[in-house]
Amino acid sequence: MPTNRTFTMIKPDAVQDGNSGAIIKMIEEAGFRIVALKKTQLTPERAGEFYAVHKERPFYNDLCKYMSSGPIVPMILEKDNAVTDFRTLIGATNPANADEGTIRKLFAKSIEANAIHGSDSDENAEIEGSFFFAHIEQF
Ligand code: IDP
Repeated sequence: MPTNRTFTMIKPDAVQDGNSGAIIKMIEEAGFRIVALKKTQLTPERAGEFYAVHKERPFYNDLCKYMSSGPIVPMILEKDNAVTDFRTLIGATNPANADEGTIRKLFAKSIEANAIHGSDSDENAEIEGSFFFAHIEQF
């Protein structure tokens, strides 16, 4: 599989606040090509499946509730060094620790409602992209 792709989703807080367009603009201006994009909504069960790695964490139930609370905008993105460069563009998990100019610094409300997801490895980018998009949609 290509190693120049990552997966992201604009989370319910940012979609609800009308920030999807501004965030997508930042992503494209940072040099990422949109491979796949849609607007959808997770059920709590699907959110739980997506975040299964966190199921022993104290914030897991709240996270599933929040992630299924409204529409999200999942995307597959392409760029050299996509996973690392995208993590830099979005900033730290907790917006209080995010660098100036990052998407989370600009748009996140809290450590939970932090506006956007970014895969943390090439392997997870592939798994997460295929969680939302069929193979024929990834071009
Ligand atoms: P990441 O999204 O920056 O990779 P992870 O540690 O993988 O961060 O956590 C996944 C998501 O779970 C975060 O983006 C955030 O929405 C939520 N989260 C992480 N840590 C906490 C916490 O301490 N309290 C509440 N929610 C959290």
